[in-house]
Parts: sequence; C-alpha cells; structure tokens
Amino acid sequence: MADAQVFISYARKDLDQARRVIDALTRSGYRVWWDARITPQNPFDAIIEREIKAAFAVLVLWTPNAVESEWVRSEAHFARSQRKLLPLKLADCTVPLAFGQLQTANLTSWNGGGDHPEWRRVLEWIDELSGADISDPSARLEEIPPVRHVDPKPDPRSRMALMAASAALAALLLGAAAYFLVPRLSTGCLSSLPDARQMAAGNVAPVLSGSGCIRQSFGAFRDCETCPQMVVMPPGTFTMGSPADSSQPDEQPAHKVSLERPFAIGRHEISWANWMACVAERGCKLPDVARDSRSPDFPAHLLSWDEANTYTAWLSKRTGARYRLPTEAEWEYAARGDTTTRFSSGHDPASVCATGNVLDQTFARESQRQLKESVKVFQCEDGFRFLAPVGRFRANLFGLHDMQGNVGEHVQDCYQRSYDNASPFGTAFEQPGCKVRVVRGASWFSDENDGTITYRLSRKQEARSDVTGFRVARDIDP
Ligand SMILES: [Ca+2]
Repeated sequence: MADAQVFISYARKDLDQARRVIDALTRSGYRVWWDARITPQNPFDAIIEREIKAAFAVLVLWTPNAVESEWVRSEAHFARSQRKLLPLKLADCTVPLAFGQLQTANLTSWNGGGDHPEWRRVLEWIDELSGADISDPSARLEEIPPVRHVDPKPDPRSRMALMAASAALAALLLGAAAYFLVPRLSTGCLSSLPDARQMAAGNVAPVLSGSGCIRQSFGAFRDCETCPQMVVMPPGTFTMGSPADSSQPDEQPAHKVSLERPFAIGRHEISWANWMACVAERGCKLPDVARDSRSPDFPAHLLSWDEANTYTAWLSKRTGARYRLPTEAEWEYAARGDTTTRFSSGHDPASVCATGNVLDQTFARESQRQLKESVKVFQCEDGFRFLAPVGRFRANLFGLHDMQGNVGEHVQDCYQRSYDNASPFGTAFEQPGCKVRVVRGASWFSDENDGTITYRLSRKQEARSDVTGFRVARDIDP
C-alpha cells in the first residue's frame, strides 16, 4: 500500500491500542499503513523503509511494550531522520532518552473519540505535515537532541517469528476461551457441507473460508430460556459494499474489512416473544402495536433504534454478557455468508424467495396497494404478503435466517453517504451528535432494487417503521 499517508509504529502486543488509532485516523479520512499486511513474500525491512518514505507522517505509539521494542525505536529513529515523527504516549511509560524532549501527545486518557483535545492536536500535527513543506518541523517540535546512537535494524526473521508466535499464542488463548464459553465449539475443515436438516437442527453452521475450505463455525448457544439463540461468527476478511458500477453511491467504495475476533449474532430477528420477555421484566416498554399484530413468533417491529438499544441493555443486564446491535460490517459479513453475489442466494433475483420474505408475486396478487411504475417486484413467490414468522425461510451458509427479507434491521452505525471513512476492522462509524442510523437487510416491502445484500437505508434513530426490526450481536471475548 505505497499510497498510505500515515505510518503507524507500534509494539505487536499493543495491537488493540493501535487499532483504536488506526480507526480514528481512518474516520478522519487518512489512509493508514500498519504492518499486518506484511507477508513472507514481502521482505520486512524493505517494506518498512519504503512505507515510511512514502508516508507524510509516522505515528509512534509509546507504551511500556513499545519502549522495550527494538524495532519500534528503530522505526522512530528512521522516521525522525525523515522529519516525519509524531510521538504519542498511549500508556504511562518512560519514553526513550533519544525522544524524551520531543513534544509528545498524551493520550493515556483517550478512549478513541474525536473530541479529545490531545487527539485533535495530533490531527493538527498531521495536517501540518501533510503540507508541501516538511523540511522544517521546528514549529511543532522542541529542539531535537543529536542522535548519538541508532539502534541496529531489527532482524526481519526475529520480527516475523515474534509476530507468528504472538498470533499462535492469541489463537491458542482465543480457542481456549471460546471452548469454555461455548462448549460445543468445533473448528477444522469438513469434507462437505452439512445437509439442510443438520443446519436446521441448530448447532451446525458451516462456514466457507476465503480459501474455499469448508469449516464448521464455533456453534450456537442461548444465554437464557427467553434469550435469542446466538450463532458464533468466526473471524474473517471480506469485501464490503458494491462495485463502482453499482447505482447506489452510498455502497461504495467496496473495501476490505477484517473482523479479527469472533462474535455472536442472533440466528433470527428479535421476535415479539423475545421482546415481551423484556417487557415482563420492565426492561422494555409495551409497544404501540395492536395485540393481534404481536404474534410471538413474528419479528418485533415498529421499534426505533433507541428502543432496540433498550432491549440490548436489558439483555446485557439480564445475562451478564455484552449484548449490542451489530456493527454494519458485522451485519454484512454475517449476511453474506462468504458469498460475493448481489443477493445472498445468488445473482438471480428470482432465487431470493427461497431465502426471505420480500416484495414478491404474493404481494402483487393479494395487496390492494398501488405501486409506482419504478418498483420492480420480485418475479417469484415467497408466500407472504406482509410479515412472516421468523426462521420460516432457508438459512444462509452461516446458519442465519431472514438476513435478507422480512424486516430491515437496525445496526449500530451512524449513517454516512459513502464508505470513504469506513473502518478496515468493522468498527461502527460514529459521529458526535449522530441522529441518523443505518438499517440493513431487505424487508417484506423491498423490491429488486433495494432488496440486495448491500443495500443501505438511513433512518432517524427515534423513527419507527413496520418494515424495520432488529437482531442482536454479543461479544464473546473473555
Ligand atoms: Ca413477501
């Protein structure tokens, strides 16, 4: 990625903190380079040197781990020689002597938000360095003491070995934690997809990895009798959004998203049975929906984004786990089920009726509502004019039902008109004072134009609609 603007130097053990910085920079519109893209085919030191030279700013993230890291100090020295160094202190530590007199942004109390005064100062520094004249950084930096000693360049083999060891340890810990959280966890390649009956039975959710290997997802669980059934999504990378020739500009640019941790997502949309359990315990309000429209197995709807969050708050308190709305990236990852087609069921619109309840020929035949000429009703029959019970249609490859159809679903993200500032890690896009959120997934009233897997809808967070409901996500990290 030779066109990155900001290079991040950090200790591998500080990946979580580095990710916060990368996300915040990406939201501010910067292209960021960090070393996860290094592969055995790309020599480490040559790439580092090239990327630091190409970037106009190098952020060094000082922490106790970074101070101990020879390669972070080496990158800092090289960045300073290039007059691009911006030091940030993310945790209490003693910055190496050679850098101790540089102005350093103190971000030890920063939570990733854009309104922290020290973070705003960092953005101002980057803006200064992005100007044409980077030959004189004295306006920003205190006097730089002469370099008496330059650390030897790190041995690329030792760094790669360290990265590999860290990754292996992380995988081991993650696997162990997941095992205890969800005893049915199982991974590894399968020789073939489980059949539909196994999938419908519950605990088997096949997952196609990017390499084409079929592996079994971690499993399914339910935290309490009235809690929604959850399916664990494996970590993975996918392309989010639609191609440049799409007619929907807010689905562009298509971009890679890496979800590095497993998470759980509801197998079904939240039903009225789920919602009324919350009402019974006074965690949620009785909805303004007629009783005969609240059949227990139908999706809860006419509920705003705010109300959906009252449910996740109640569920978290009820179970002790962290329930929340999925981020938009998590939602699309789960909905795609490793597919890359226009619909989760394929490219053919007529295939959609097998997997979801959309604006179909049943509606065209039975409804009295007049549709505009521009509406393209699906040329297939799903059997439902209005809402359908949850889980009535075939699950996708992750074992999830109704990701495309029945009700659109609230997600966490603040709505933006493109993916220009989208996180590469699938973190929700947030803005101070955000009032408009994203709804994803087709509904019973979606036609061929807005019933695709990538379609995005903006909606005020207090707004209710009979085409909108939600499903929940849950953290499974220890
Ligand atoms: Ca329908």
